Amino acid sequence: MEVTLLDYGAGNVQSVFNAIRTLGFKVRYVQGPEDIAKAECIVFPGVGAFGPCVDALQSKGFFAPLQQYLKEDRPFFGICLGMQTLFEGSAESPGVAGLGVLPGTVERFPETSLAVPNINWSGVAPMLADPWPLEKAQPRCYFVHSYRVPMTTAPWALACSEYGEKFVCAVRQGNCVATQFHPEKSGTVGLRILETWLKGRAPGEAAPAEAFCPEPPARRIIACLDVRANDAGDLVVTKGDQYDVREKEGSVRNHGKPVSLAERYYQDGADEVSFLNITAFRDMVLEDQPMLEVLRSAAEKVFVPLTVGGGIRSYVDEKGRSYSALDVADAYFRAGADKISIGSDAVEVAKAYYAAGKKGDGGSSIELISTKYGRQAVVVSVDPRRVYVADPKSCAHNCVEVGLTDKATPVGPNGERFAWYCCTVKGGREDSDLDVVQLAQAAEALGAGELLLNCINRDGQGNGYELELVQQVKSACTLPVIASSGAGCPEHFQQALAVGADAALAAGIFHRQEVPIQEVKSYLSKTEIPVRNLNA
Ligand code: 1PR
Repeated sequence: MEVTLLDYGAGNVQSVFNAIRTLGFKVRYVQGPEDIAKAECIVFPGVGAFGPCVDALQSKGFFAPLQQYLKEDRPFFGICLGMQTLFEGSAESPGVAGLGVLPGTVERFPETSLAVPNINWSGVAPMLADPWPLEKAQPRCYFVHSYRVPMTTAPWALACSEYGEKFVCAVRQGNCVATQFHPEKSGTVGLRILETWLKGRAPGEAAPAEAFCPEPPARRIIACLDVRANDAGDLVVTKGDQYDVREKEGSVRNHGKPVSLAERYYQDGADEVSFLNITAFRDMVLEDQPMLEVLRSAAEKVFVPLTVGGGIRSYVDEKGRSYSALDVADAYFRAGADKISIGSDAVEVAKAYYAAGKKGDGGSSIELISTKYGRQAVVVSVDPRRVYVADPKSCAHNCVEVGLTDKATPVGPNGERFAWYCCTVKGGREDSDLDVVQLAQAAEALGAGELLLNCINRDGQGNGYELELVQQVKSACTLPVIASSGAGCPEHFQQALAVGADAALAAGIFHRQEVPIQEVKSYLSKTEIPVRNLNA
């Protein structure tokens, strides 16, 4: 069977393509409206915002043929926004009509203390006695979304999940199946769902299941690969101490090849893998073909979310050609990234936001990329350095009291008990006058979907995360926060998650094989922090 992939420019198209091809099926892209009418089966991977997605379907001439295809009850699998567009509309884009195959509108998660977007591996509980193509005891899958289909027991509601409240996370009506979660990024569990659907069978009757209690969202454990060229010009995974990645004698530390390590971490149960191209701030990223090749190869083998950062900004090449940050992000998404992460440029963008009286101009990297690919695809990577302060009242920045949550945190060189976190750029080489709270709030206002919270003081030290920093940022914004820098043992992950981090990332201890990912997860399970079970 040949699968027709509806590519309207969404960020996860490459990931869906890779997943289907890995399962042994042929895939072709929709080139024009006539391909929809001819398709044997259609997969519609959607991410981003509802309105721009419908606009893209309309302007490419796909909307009416797709409606007709669905009316004829031919095989269809929608993913994420590909599920939401089946409804009549969405609160995300009032007045924009969806495909209208299913009744009702998609709503935003209500304002609660929960971080939005919901970026989690969450339980999926079938609501129908015959849950095809899901499993009766369906393990957790990967979700990333800010809008959801309100809970209902309508006969098309196939499964529900929970994030503060229950919501519908999979639908089935005749031969039309769709999921809010991303099967292409849900590891072997997700591949199994896609394979079951691709092999096809007539769905059973829509008799309700007995009970549906989804497992709670799992906290994510992320493996990070700092990548750069060594002195011989080969791309290697490196790892610094407080951002210094060179051995004493001067060579760049080498922990191995990026693709093999990414694959190893996927097999070991990492819930996400991040690549940071750490010297990209001085390169012309679009000419960095080896890095794009790394991403392409990794995306063919790693079926959990891949984030890539480094050099996402506008620049002018040697021939005087201009490239926007969106051009760079486009190349990363086409190579298989699911999210991009912006470091140095986010600081510049935030500075401009405050200079303009807390307004964006629509043309910044954060705004351009989140408008096209959706907020959930934009991570802001923060590289803060601790600056000690004797008296927070005499400091213009947002301060914390150090040593409150982590007794090992040293007080300042002159006995200072307070600090603010200065956002640096170019891999910690330059300071800015922006503190982390200012950066987090500007990033949230401009459309970022998540924060990667590093800490230069902690990086590579193995003495735990900077807990004060995590607490401060969590209380200043509603974005999901990934704690990073300083993990040395499983207990450190627990501490970061206990003070509110939504996910915890580590590099050195995984590269040096000091602590396996599964050991971290076993420890967290024992402390009743839910984690994704690899063997589910
Ligand atoms: O500024 O948009 O070009 O992005 C550059 C990216 O590269 C940023 O995300 C920045 O954090 C990262 N980066 C730049 N220089 C370095 C360096 O190490 N010299 N790495 C660097 C940042 C921090 C984490 C590290 C954690 C966990 N490294 O990536 O993996 O601290 O480490 P640990 O568990 O071993 O403590 P732009």
